[in-house]
Formats: sequence, structure tokens, C-alpha cells
Amino acid sequence: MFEGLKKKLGGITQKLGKSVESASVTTEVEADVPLLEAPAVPDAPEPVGVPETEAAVPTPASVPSSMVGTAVSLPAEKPGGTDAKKSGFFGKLKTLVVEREFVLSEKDIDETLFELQMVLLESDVAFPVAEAITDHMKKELVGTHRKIRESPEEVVTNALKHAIEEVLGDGFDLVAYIKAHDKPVKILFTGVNGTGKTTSVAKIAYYLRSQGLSVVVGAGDTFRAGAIEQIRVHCDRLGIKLIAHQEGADPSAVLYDTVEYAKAHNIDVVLADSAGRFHNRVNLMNQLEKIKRVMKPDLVFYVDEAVAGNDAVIRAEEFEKTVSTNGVILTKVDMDPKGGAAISIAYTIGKPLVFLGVGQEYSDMKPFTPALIIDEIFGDEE
Ligand SMILES: Nc1nc2c(ncn2[C@@H]2O[C@H](COP(=O)(O)OP(=O)(O)OP(=O)(O)O)[C@@H](O)[C@H]2O)c(=O)[nH]1
Ligand SMILES: [Mg+2]
Repeated sequence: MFEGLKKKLGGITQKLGKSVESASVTTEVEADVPLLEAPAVPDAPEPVGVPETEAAVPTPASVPSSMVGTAVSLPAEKPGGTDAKKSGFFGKLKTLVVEREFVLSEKDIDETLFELQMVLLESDVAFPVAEAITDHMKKELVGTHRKIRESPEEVVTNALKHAIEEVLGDGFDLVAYIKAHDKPVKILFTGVNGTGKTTSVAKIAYYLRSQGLSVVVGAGDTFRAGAIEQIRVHCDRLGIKLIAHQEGADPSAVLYDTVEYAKAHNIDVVLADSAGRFHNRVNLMNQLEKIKRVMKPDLVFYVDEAVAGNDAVIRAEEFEKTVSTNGVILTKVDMDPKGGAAISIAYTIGKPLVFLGVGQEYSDMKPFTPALIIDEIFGDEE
């Protein structure tokens, strides 16, 4: 996923890196470098996030050969000795590393940031989101005096990661929400036709059950021929209870019965499927209002597909104005080379991304975290 965007952003960070490079004054400074990598301390927490620029202490593995000075380096401490536990064979080496100091002015990077904005727009990132990303880049890179030991490209890549993290938001911990609220927690899935609502209901039922929660599903799409059968097949496969009426029945009645079933059987979560609808279809929107009045959902999730790009963002905005929602499930992320909808949707509608649908298996529904997207865009894998 996001292959196209990844490639284009690589070109931009290279260019921005060059701007940093040419604005830099370079000096060689003496620095301590561990002689050998220390073994991992058991239970030590994994470092999370991006290392702070100033704090980045190079290790032999991370010091590019170009940064290591030609002067012969001497061990600062003898290997072994009483400090063996701490440093053991991992004594320190005094070595020369390249340190860059720079202050970037707006005009150093303006042109490349404009190019970045164009790349983002071509990748279906919404305009205000592309602007927010470049604004953040400016804030992080321009005007402050920086002293860095990592490569210029790393510095700008980190700034871009931070900018994208900011527009992605933190997501929404559904399991924590469910555990903190009275059962049954009732969740209504809605959105336009064919985006993956029914499949998402099944995948989320599977996910919640894997988290130790009990689930009942309501077949709230009584409108489309075959919809009830579709959700029945999923529930049968998963061994999950389904409440269904006949095609053409009032969906409010089905979902009311589903909630009653959950109450009577002490079930943690009600997942309510519903028919696809556009925000401007008055009858279907009135029906949705009635569903909301009758089943009183705790959460309404808007489902859309990443492959719809900017259209997904526009209709999410329209939907949000009509039916205030609590979060977004973005499906078919696995089939999206651009990433624009994933980057833009939460920021645009001001509601968190909750899950990303990333394939056709039941397990292909990932609770959203910014790292899911950042790792795809900036990770090493092709
Ligand atoms: N590759 C991929 N396909 C998906 C994903 N989510 C859903 N699909 C496929 O998208 C198609 C439509 O999914 P449905 O769940 O039927 O969509 P819906 O929103 O319920 O459709 P309507 O009820 O007609 O409005 C199906 O073929 C799904 O298998 C996903 O994350 N990745
Ligand atoms: Mg459906």
C-alpha cells in the first residue's frame, strides 16, 4: 500500500536534505562511541517514536563511514574491569563525527515545500491537510538554529513524519472504550454503498472476540437483496449470533431486537450493519435517524474505502454534517497506492480513524495507530 506516495516523498526528502546540506556549516567533533553494541537489556522497553535530534548518539552501526574521522581513535576505557556489567567489552571509543549546524530560512525550502504540496495533492491528500503538513514542516525546520549529527535527509524525513503524525491523530481505542462503558456497547456502521460495511462488521466481530469480548450482530441492511444472506454467511463462519428479520423489514426493529438480545444474554457488544446510503438520499437518511432513535447507538462509525481517495474524504465530510459520527473505518487500504484518504480523513472531519481494513481475511482489520501508516510510507519494505 501507498507505493506511489512513498516513491514521490522519497524524492522530496532528498531535495530538502540537500537544502539543509547547503545551509550547513560542518565541523568534526570528538564523540564517545561504544566499542561494541551492548546486548539488549531484558524487559527494556522498545524505543518508541523518532529519536530526538539532539539526543541521537551514534553507535558504530549507525555512524556512516563518511562521518567517522580519519584520525586513529583510541579506546577511552579498558574493556572488562569492574564496569564490565555496564560497559564490559563495550568500552567507549573516542572518534570524530561530523556535526552540522544550520539555520534554514523560508526561501531555502519554499520551492521544495510547494513541490511537496503538489505531490500530496496528486496523491489525493485534501488541500487543507497538505497545507497543514507543509506548515508543520516549516515550523520544525525554519528559523531555529539546529546542531545535528544525523544526515540532513534524516532530519527532514523526521520532520515529515511528525507532520503526517499530527494530521493522522491518535486514533481511538475501541476495546478500552467498550471496557469502560456499560454493556452492551452498541455500534452502528454506516456509509455509502459498497465501501465494506458488512465485511467490516464481520472483521470487527472477529477482532473483538479475539480480545475476549462477546458480540452479537444485527442484520440492519434489510434493503439490498442478498444483504441478510451475506452477513449470515459471515456470522455462521465465525460462530457469532446474528439477529435478522426478512428482507424489506424495518431495520430499526431488527436492531432493537438485537439490543434486547444482547441485554438478555449479557453480551458486551452489539454490531449493527446497515444499508449503504448517500447523505443526500432523504428517505434513507430519515431511516437512519429512526434507527438511531430506536437503537440509541453508543458509537456511530462511518465506513469508507481508501481507494476512493478524495471522494471518500468529501463524502465523509458531507456525511459528518448530516449524521454526526464518532469515528472512521477506512477499508481497502491494501489496494490504495496513494494514501490520500488515509492521511486526510480524520483531520478533515475531526473524528478519529478507528480501524484500517487491509485485506480480505477476517484478521485484516487493524486498530488504527499512526505508526501503521508512517511505517508503510517510510519503512524499508518495497
Ligand atoms: N481488498 C479489500 N477488500 C475489501 C476490504 N473491505 C471490504 N472489501 C471488499 O469490498 C467489497 C464490498 O464489501 P461489503 O462489506 O459488501 O460492502 P458494504 O459497504 O457492506 O456494501 P453495501 O451493503 O452494498 O453498501 C467486498 O467484496 C469485500 O470483500 C478491505 O479492507 N480490503
Ligand atoms: Mg453491506
